[in-house]
Amino acid sequence: MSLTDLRRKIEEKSANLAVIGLGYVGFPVACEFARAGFDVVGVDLLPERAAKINAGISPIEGDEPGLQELAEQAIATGRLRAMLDYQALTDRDVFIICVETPVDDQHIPQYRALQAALRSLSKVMKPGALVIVESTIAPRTMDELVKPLLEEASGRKVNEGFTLGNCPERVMPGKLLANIRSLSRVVGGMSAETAETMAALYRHIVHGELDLADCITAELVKTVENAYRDVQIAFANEVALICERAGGDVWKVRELVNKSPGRNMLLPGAGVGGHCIPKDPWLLAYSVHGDDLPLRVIPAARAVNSAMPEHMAELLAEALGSAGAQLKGARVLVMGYAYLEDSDDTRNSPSQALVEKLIKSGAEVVIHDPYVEPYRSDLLESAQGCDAAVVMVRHQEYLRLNLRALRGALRRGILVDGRGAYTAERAGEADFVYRLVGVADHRL
Ligand code: SAJ
Repeated sequence: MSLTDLRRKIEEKSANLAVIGLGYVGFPVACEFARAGFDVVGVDLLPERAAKINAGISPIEGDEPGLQELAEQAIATGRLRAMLDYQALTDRDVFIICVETPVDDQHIPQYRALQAALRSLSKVMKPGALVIVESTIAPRTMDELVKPLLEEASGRKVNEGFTLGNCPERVMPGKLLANIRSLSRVVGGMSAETAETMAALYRHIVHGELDLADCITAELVKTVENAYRDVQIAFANEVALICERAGGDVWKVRELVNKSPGRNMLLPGAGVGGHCIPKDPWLLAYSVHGDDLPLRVIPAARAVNSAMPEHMAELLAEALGSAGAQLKGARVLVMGYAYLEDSDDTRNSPSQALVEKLIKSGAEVVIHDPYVEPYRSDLLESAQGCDAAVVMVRHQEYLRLNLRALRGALRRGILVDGRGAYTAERAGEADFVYRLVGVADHRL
């Protein structure tokens, strides 16, 4: 099959697709292409996940508007089916790879899932198939790992026996379908014709702009956009630390700084969690790990953001000290375990780091989170007998909280605020010893 043939089949929707990896990236994509009228086979490692999908049930946790209905429709029309192996993929025109690409604790990318998927699909891939990697990868990975692995495992050459591209996703938990449909995407091809063919495919589900590029550009854009956000947040956090010592209030400083044209200082806080911001800077850095280019800004930003949970423990220890107590033996309520407000996603949550630090310091920890299963208790009940509360996530429930009721439940009135959830006035009226990240004591 030539690229021209494939392009025609895509445009008339007779091309058939395989989506490898049916998680929060792959499953919505598979459903969207099924809804657009394509025949889609999904492949996943987990039998229970494949069974759930074939029963018309979305396997994605959390509130994802429209996804469950889409799952039912995709299965009911027969356009989507989930499988556990690649045997049925010999007729597939397009393979879309959406497997995890984590980094280890040395910040080295772990491509086992990606390599396994590439090897397996190489064995069944028909001549002329198009392979698209959506997973986030370090720049240069398409050229130095994906292309050679496919060529070696299939015995064919790229742009001759198959075509290849990279189309990074911009999904966000809670808005999976909205983002796929509305956000622009970089469509990186190993050839210009491949990028155009990929765009013809994605145009069926993406209403945002499709920016044609080569693969290195697509890899760089994805990792840079998240590394950029990490650096922006780290700047806000470092200014918060300066304000605490210099006698300022970072929240006021940020508001006035952002009145200056072209400034957009982000929010300081208790740390940076999630599935992509803590990881993608390391993928970007890895792209030059073999070169003589010592990176300073990107690793430093990671260090600043990763240290914020520890800083919350320092603020707490100081507040306890002012009440004649210490972390050792204190009973501490950690408010919020998800990494993001009004989410149940706990991946890389700063709260995990804080809890470990508090336990290591000899404190007893009570965790509350209205969205995260094991911690969905009644907040005031959880607060009973605690010496202090630390706000780690701006869940709506906390913003609406009656602070006097919280004060009444606590043994000592210590409140450490890592997200600007409250103000010194509100906390003072409820008779709290209050510490807000980024604000010097005397201003509270
Ligand atoms: N955070 C701050 N200060 C800020 C913004 C975020 O401390 O000003 C913290 C959050 O509390 C959280 C972490 O950083 O712990 C990440 O928050 P996020 O708002 O970046 O949310 P994510 O992790 O879901 O990031 C996603 C990314 N989207 C994709 O990768 C497709 C990111 O590129 C988006 O910019 C971000 O959503 C967004 O704009 O919401």
